[in-house]
Order: sequence, then C-alpha cells, then structure tokens
Amino acid sequence: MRRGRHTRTLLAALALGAGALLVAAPAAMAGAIFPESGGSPNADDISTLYEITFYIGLVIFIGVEGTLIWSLVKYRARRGGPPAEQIHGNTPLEVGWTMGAAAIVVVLAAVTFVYLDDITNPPASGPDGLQAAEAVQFAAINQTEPPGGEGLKIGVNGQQYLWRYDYPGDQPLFAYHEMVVPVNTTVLLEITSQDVAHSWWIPELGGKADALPGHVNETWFKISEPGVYSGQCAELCGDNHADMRATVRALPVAEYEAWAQQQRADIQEAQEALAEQRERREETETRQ
Ligand SMILES: [Cu+2]
Repeated sequence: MRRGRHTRTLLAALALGAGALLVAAPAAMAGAIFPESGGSPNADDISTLYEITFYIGLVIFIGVEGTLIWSLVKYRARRGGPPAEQIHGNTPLEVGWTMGAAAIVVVLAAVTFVYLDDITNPPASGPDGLQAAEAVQFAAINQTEPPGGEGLKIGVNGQQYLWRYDYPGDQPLFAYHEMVVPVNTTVLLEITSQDVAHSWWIPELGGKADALPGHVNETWFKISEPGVYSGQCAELCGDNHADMRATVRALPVAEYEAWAQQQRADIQEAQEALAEQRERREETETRQ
C-alpha cells in the first residue's frame, strides 16, 4: 500500500517535471526543434509545415509509446498469476492501423501541396516596395514570376570563400558579403558558383539553394521589416568554408535607394581611379 503511494507520488512528480519542460521548451528551443523563420513568408510556411508534421508525429509517438508502456505494466507477469494468454492476429486492429497510417500519409501529402505553392512561387511586392524594379524584365528559368512581374532580381555568386551580389541596372552595382535589399519588395535570387559547389542559406528567409558552377538555381524572399538576417554557406566547400558567411540587410526603400546610389558612385570612382592609374603607368612606360 505504502509502496503504491510512493510510486504514484514519483509518477506525479515526473509528469509535473515533463509538463514544466514542455512549457519552457518553445523559448529555449527556438530554432533548435523548429526551422528558423520570421524573415520571409516562404520561411514561415516551411516552419508551419514542419510544425504540423511534428505535432502529428508527437501525438502518434505518445499514443504508441503510452500504449506500449501501459500494456507492459498492466499485463506484466505476476508471481502465482495465470499463464499469459497467447494471441495471434487481430484483423480489425491490423486493418485499422494500416488504414490509419495511410490516412496520415494522405493528410500530410495534401497539407504539403497546399503550402508548397506559397513556398515556391514568389508573391507580388507590396505597394510600398521598390517601384523602380517595375521596369526590370524577368527571364526566369524554373521559377514562376511574381504577379505583375515586379521584383528585384539579384545575382548571387558563390566563390571560395565569399558571396558576390550583382544588381540589375545599366550602371554597375554589386556588393560582397552583405546583400542590401529594400523591404516589402519581392527579391528573386539567381544563384550560381564560379568554382566549387556552395549552398546559399539564410534560414530566416527560406530554404537552402545550391550554388553550382554552370547552373543557375532560383529562390526568393520578401522581407516586411527592416533588419539584418545572417546565414552561412551550407555546403562544405574547402578550408575556409566556415568563414563563408552571408548577411542580408533589409532597409526602408528610401534608404535602400540612397545605399544603391552611393555604392554605384563608389564603384564608378574606384573604376575611374584604376583607369587613371593604368594610363599613368602606360605613359611612364612609353617615356622610358
Ligand atoms: Cu562554401
């Protein structure tokens, strides 16, 4: 009798502890159990899809393990008890769990296809997004274009061990390491590599995309709040793979345009300085 009470107290304490862990888990495990999200709608959809699958799996896990443990305890061999009943087959049960499992697969597939559309297809830019991008023409290879064709297309080029970003426009505009983008604008990425296989991945902005030499992969993101999003090359690409970080900085549209103007001016200035230097060198060489 006393032993029974002790066991009950112990079980209650264990249940309480497990409950407290479950309550504390979401905060402590942000990004550890569920995919990071919050930067772009496709990342949010990926995370939601993962959570749906996770919770269905959790219910099944608790159901199966609970039944197993309950059966082990309830039907355990007792000294002097009757011999165990030998049961072979149970058609209704077997048909039930086969159909149940099939139903879960069908539900998961249906839910996935519902979300997949929003994950792969870029949405339209917001009304307060970059309007200058309207004029940009798209020639997407695999990816559907955002509705209305508005968006900012940026070339992402992986190189041992950095990322280069090329922006559209007549005047050269490019950047290394940090990609600067306007908020509320659908940004389409054309990802490639000029040496070995790399992988572009900013977890809060969506899934990974391989950066491969001779091939262009496409993905997109759309950031609603200004902020900085970090990532890391996700394909072992050589000695300094660990240093191959990437950052995306989302700015209000006016600040983005100011950045682009300054960056274009800096690039032009550097190119002119280089040309001047070469001219001077050639002049001194011809004089000698
Ligand atoms: Cu790499």
